[in-house]
Amino acid sequence: MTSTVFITGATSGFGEACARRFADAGWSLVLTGRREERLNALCAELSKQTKVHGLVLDVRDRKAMESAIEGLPAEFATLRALINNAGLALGVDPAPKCDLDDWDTMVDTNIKGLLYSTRLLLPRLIAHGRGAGIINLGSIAGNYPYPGSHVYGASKAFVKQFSLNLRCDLVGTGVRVTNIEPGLCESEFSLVRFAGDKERYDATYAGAEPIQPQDIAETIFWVLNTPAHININSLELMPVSQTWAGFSIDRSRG
Ligand code: NDP
Ligand code: 8X3
Repeated sequence: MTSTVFITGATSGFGEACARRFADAGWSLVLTGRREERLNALCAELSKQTKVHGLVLDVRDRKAMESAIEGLPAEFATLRALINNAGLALGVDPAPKCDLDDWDTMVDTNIKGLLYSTRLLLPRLIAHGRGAGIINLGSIAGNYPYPGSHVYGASKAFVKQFSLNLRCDLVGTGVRVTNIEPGLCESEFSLVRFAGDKERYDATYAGAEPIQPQDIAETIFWVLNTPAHININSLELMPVSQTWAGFSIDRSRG
């Protein structure tokens, strides 16, 4: 039986790279994203290789998610994998300077959107059973604090704990859950974070040899193809160039 993967946020970065990687391996694809033109172009390209179903969707829109998933064509109905990838960070300003709307957007996308796709697709993953898997895109930001990470990092800490808790509830179903926790990766992520500022985007990656979306896709492909009796609980990746900074100390008092 052909395996099918449902990928949220396939119009760029990790999601697009995963779509290409799984298409190369002959998996059927359900691809989602808000940017219709990009999604259509990717679906048209990959449909030369494999079966593809595109859904123009905002993961924050629960009703739209419900009806799109309910209406999935029968040939895409049983899923072997869900890659909960759609997500974003907005800004790196310190908390007191942040816009509450940006915080809402991160919570609604990174937390609530991921919950909608997970809950709505669980029955289809359970129907597949042994060998199925959910890949959540966490982040090192969910593991370690850094200035300006506030809600973004907290949303990824939610994803980390939700992944662990989900595993407990899926015992006996054969469905696996993995939290992928990347560090610095080159993608439109930083363009979104810096509101389209190309100079800050370039400066983020300059000289750092960041992880590439293809590296993440290869990692996810490997995780989903480990033997069915193994669950990779979490996997944290950083470029070799990235390590931890020391604690910060305010010395303005002496
Ligand atoms: P990109 O910005 O390249 O891709 C993000 C994808 O998410 C796009 O396809 C975008 O599609 C989609 N998306 C964003 N908001 C929504 C929404 N409301 N509804 C549907 N789709 C949405 O970033 P990356 O590929 O780098 O990031 C993918 C994931 O990996 C994110 O969850 C991110 O937090 C996480 N991550 C990224 C790291 C990095 O350094 N790049 C490191 C660690 C984790 P569209 O705009 O068309 O909707
Ligand atoms: C993205 C990685 O370090 O910019 O999740 O938070 S980081």
